[in-house]
Amino acid sequence: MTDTATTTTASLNKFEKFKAEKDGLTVKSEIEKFAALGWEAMDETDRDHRLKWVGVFFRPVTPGKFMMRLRLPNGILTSDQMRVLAEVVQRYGDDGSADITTRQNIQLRGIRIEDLPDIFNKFSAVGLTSVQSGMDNIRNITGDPVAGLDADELFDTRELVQQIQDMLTNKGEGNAEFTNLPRKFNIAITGGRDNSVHAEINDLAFVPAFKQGNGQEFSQSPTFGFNVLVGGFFSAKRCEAAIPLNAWVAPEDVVALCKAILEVFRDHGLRANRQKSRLMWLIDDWGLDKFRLEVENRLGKSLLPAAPKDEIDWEKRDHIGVYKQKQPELNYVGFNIPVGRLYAEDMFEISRLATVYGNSEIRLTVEQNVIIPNIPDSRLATFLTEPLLERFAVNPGLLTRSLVSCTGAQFCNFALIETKNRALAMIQALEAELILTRTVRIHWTGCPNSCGQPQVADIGLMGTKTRKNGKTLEGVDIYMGGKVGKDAHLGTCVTKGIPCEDLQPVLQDLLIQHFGAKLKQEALVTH
Ligand code: SRM
Ligand code: SF4
Repeated sequence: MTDTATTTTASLNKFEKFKAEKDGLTVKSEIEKFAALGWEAMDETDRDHRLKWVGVFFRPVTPGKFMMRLRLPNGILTSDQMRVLAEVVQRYGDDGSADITTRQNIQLRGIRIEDLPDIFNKFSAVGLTSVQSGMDNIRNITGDPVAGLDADELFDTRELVQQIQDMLTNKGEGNAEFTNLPRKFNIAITGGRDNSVHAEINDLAFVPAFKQGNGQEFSQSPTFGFNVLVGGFFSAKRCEAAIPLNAWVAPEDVVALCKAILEVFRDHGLRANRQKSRLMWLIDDWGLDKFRLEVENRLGKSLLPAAPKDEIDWEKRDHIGVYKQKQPELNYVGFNIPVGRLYAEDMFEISRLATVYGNSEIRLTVEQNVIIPNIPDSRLATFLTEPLLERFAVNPGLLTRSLVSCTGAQFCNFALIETKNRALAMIQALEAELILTRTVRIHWTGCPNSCGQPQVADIGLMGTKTRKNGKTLEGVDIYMGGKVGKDAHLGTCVTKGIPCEDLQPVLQDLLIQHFGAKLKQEALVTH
């Protein structure tokens, strides 16, 4: 009997109750009914919560205009898929837009419930799915954005990420085995040297590591596989970097290990208090040794101990710019999508560029940017003259280049502040005032849920409410010290409650004091 089964229905919290009453995935077969009913007549729990099991999010900020969150394994999509997403967004005119997310994914906005049957048909025609992308499900699985292109990679993550997604979602159709987890769950897998996926902030992450003596007695040379990290997460209550499970797995065992860990989490994860339900709370409760043992029991075999070191030994790359691929005469080009915001015409254009210049493939990064791979040397110069790259720069300013922002108050009802527009305006003002010599990664997040990951940033800004002259204003808590790539660790809060209206000079000071920036005015005087 599982821990869940021993809990009485009466003691369940609201979320556990409605999940027990009706599995979220059930709404998949009710989409036509909902479309006919309209959003106002729908059962509220179906509308506000269960629809998230098919990736449809009711937005209290824009009632009637839903958000749709896709699943794009490893952040890769085809130009046909991008065109379909553009067509969906185009239908909603001024209200339609899309965002590239901090999990290498896309969300569409302005969606009306009556269009869902049509949208789902369009999705399935091009192999897109949005299933199990919200609420107590496994989020988009991230992988190296340059997998298969990077001459220095140790492992191409694409196939493995797809296999994990196929197992967890029954090839995108929905898998009731994993639709009632205690809470959300994040998985990342990296085969490169620079930890491009922020392994340390996932509930489960696989990082490259070579093992001497991989259990096969006669194995001479080190074998490639992954060290396993568990329990990383951010929440309003607590933020933790993932810890080593002391396990090493060969690539062919990764899918089975994901399944085993998720089964342990599903059946034993803590469900009473949603603020204490992420995987790390179970690990705390049991201790790592018991957790590891339970995982082995599910797996049906012992886990090998971790390799003594992993292969993450590079600083993190942002992939903005033009780069040679491992395939001769081919290049990938990364361009900056300011705060990840796209409109239909941008999406059509990205789709066209990938078809005309590349091999119809488009990739996304966790920094909310786009990569078009497989551009031949002979086409590169012409590609770089494309008008779209004037707005989505290949060589953007040193602050713009690394700017990340969560959705914020424009669409998210948790938000304590407006983020995306403010972040962009402030970065542009700072770039106009300062001479910068290095990139500085500034991340904005509208509330303590930390979707914009301020804890991984050089400067992280977390929305809050603050008081000034007797008035309540939008403000930020400032985080610093986040380190990504090799030796990644989380930043911490250094200043609380700066009103947004006073933030620009504060950021200017931080950039001068800590990141070598100079005022343009001063530089003029000294010369
Ligand atoms: Fe998030 C909830 C947006 C990445 C931690 N997140 C939400 C909701 C669904 C809240 C809501 O219903 O309004 C936001 C939807 C707003 C909207 O309309 O867009 C939302 N989260 C996002 C996105 C779109 C931010 C972005 O602009 O990129 C990201 C979507 C990723 C995806 O494609 O699936 C997003 N969220 C994250 C991350 C970053 C990551 O995964 O690397 C985190 C921190 C890491 C983590 O989860 O451990 C994150 N989101 C949360 C939390 C806090 C979770 C917790 O355990 O307490 C919530 C609130 C919740 O789940 O109760 C939340
Ligand atoms: Fe919304 Fe807060 Fe997440 Fe930003 S951090 S998207 S405001 S829940």
